[in-house]
Amino acid sequence: MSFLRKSVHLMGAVVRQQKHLKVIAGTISTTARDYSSKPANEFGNFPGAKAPFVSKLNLIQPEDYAPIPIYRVMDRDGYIADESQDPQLSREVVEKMFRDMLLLNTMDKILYESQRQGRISFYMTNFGEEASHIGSAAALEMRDLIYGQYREAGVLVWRGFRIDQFIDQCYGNTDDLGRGKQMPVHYGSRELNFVTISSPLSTQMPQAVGAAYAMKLKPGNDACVVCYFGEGAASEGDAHAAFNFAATLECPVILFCRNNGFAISTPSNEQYRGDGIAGRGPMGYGIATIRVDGTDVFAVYNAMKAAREYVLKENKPLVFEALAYRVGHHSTSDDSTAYRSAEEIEVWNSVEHPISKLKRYMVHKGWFDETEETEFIKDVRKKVLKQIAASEKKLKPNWREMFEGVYAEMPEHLVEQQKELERHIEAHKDSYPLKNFEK
Ligand SMILES: Cc1ncc(C[n+]2csc(CCOP(=O)(O)OP(=O)(O)O)c2C)c(N)n1
Ligand SMILES: [Mg+2]
Repeated sequence: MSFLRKSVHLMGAVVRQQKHLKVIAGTISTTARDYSSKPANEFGNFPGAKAPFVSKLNLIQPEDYAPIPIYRVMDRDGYIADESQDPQLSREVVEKMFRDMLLLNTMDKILYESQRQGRISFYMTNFGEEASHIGSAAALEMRDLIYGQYREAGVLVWRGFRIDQFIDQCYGNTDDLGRGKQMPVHYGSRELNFVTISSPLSTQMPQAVGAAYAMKLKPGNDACVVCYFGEGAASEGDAHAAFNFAATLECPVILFCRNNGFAISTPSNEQYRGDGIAGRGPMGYGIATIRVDGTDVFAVYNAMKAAREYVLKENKPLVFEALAYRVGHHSTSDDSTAYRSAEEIEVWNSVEHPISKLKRYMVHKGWFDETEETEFIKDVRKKVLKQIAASEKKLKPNWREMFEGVYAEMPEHLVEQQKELERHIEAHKDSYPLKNFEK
């Protein structure tokens, strides 16, 4: 069986299992196929919903539904339980996955420290979620358009965003593609089909759905949109708008939830009471859904391949929930030991860590070389440190530019504000580090 057929088979199995779960209190099966076989008088044909009538009152409890199962390929020891699910990736691809995960992890450690030293203003790490990024990005095509939240730097690593581009952005210097207009880690790259990240949560979600709708209208479309968001962001109103528009307009978008258990200090059990974000997909919004172990790079990869094929073939959305754990603090403005135990973090940072799992898989395959790993990390460290020194020295863009880049022609009120700032800076030249800015 080809890999894709296997994956579709997998999705079918999940959907079938779901249908069984929908039998409530052993009475009524709610599958669409069953409806058509019922006589008309036993069947409610309302415009808002079509379902069988029953004479027994059912108060449906959340517990009546079993949770959506978590698709996993590799266990924590790096063994593949069902060989038919091994994506059979070449050594070259697996090594790229491993190196990209290591690069991200190493760069994160140094940039996090550089913020603590006051070199950059802010930083967010990706620890514990490396497999969700790399596994999903590897299953996509470059023409697929990405909308990120802020904790998906690995997707950019996979696509070829360079160390100097990451670090120049964090320094907001003249080589930053965003020209210093954003906080650190708010990357964007037109070349890599990655829409610039914005800080207000969930704004990317309706935008992504709109972009997918536009793609669908293009004749011969062969690209999809992937929208990454956190389980916390899924509580925003914009998330509902996105899910519902995606479902009703049938847009080829993968709504990729990184469920890492926390929204800053709010744990997911204070965020929702349903079955995660996957639980909202099939019944809540009528959207096909996949739930995977986000610490297993192969599970994410297989599921994402199947998801991409589904959204393009059916021209419909798909909810993708990758379960993982945010190993690092939320950002440099957070100390997560104030709301969770060091022991809990340690489990996810060792045996459950996605990099350790992939490493064990490579060991079994005879593809792992400890010296090579050490050398690779050393080399990345050297490159990152060298780049920090270089990025630090570069000038910031001309401060006048902060008013530019939104409108093709600057509106009157912005022209006025720019002039006002010019007068202000002229009057207080000595109070500003003007030598650090382009003239
Ligand atoms: C509209 C809005 N509200 C609040 C915030 C502050 N904020 C930034 S990140 C965050 C938590 C988001 O958690 P989640 O979506 O789970 O992503 P994670 O940080 O876990 O990756 C909050 C509340 C914001 N940026 N925008
Ligand atoms: Mg979260």
